[in-house]
Amino acid sequence: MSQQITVTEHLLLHQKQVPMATGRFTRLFNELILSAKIIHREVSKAGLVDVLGFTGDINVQGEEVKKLDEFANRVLIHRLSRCGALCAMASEENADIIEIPDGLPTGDYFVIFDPLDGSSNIDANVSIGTIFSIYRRKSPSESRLLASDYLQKGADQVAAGYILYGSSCMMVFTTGDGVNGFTLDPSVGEFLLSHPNIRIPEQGSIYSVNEGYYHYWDKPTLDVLAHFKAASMTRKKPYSLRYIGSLVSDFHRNLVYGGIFLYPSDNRDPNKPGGKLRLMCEAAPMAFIVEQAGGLAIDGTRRILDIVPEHLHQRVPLFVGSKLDVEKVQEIYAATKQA
Ligand code: AFP
Repeated sequence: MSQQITVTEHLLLHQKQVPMATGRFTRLFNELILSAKIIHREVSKAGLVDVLGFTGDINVQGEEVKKLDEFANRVLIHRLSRCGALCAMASEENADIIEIPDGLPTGDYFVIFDPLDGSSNIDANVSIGTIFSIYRRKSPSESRLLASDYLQKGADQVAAGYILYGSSCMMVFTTGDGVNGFTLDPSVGEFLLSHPNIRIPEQGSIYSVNEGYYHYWDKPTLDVLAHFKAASMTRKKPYSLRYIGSLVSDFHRNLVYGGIFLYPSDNRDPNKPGGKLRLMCEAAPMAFIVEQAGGLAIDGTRRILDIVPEHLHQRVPLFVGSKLDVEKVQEIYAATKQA
């Protein structure tokens, strides 16, 4: 019965096929799982105890920090520091690399995470998520960590995934061998395999975008939107618009039903020409997952997984989802460039 397989069992089964595997990766995952359970426990208490609202701080992105954001960040940093598998980590909430404290064992993996994505929705009880992305350092373990060890293109990810704190709590991830989803069974306290080998439909019927920014978009982007809103000979009705404003939720729905999530660049803020989403802790992990599920992710013209980050908090436009829908976006942008 596939439902009875835990994440650890799943990893161990696959690890057997990797002769170099030392078990450290599984330890890293175990700490991610424990962090997810702790964060889930707090998220589900929101409203009952004083975990809602702002801390009063401003994070590296210039956004107000929510209490649950800060809590999730602390849990992940604390737990992951102790797994013995990491050379360093980074968080959406911290400006710089987070080093492993002296005296704790280290390893060759680097993790970057967004502790609680979609947190502006917390107070309204909307589903939010944790996103993680794992790389292996390139320089030798004993040498000083270089920027090239963590500023790697998404295609070099060893694993990526998210935890969705929704109507149930789910962990969806890939280690480059397909995508699997595990649902937390509260009666046993374990994430159990519930969605083996997830495949995104080749074409969807949903588009997800913040259309409030319509007047800030350029002509090619308006053409892209016009495509999804139009009925055509091949598709008798327009796509449905579904937008939560919480990437993990929007992405997960489209992964299951088929569709496309769009966060194009806009001219709202000259300091953010690449849109809002972060390449390393949002776009690249989602791109790895979607490609492993048969979909695509681009920034309009380039494959997200081919982009080498210049810094940890780089932003990038994102079009991610069903293969044919993303190809259509690419075709429209390419046509406008040529014209
Ligand atoms: P918050 O974590 O501040 O809620 O931002 C969430 C997010 O990064 C991503 O999850 C959403 O897809 C996107 O922002 C929504 O942005 P808009 O509010 O600009 O549509």
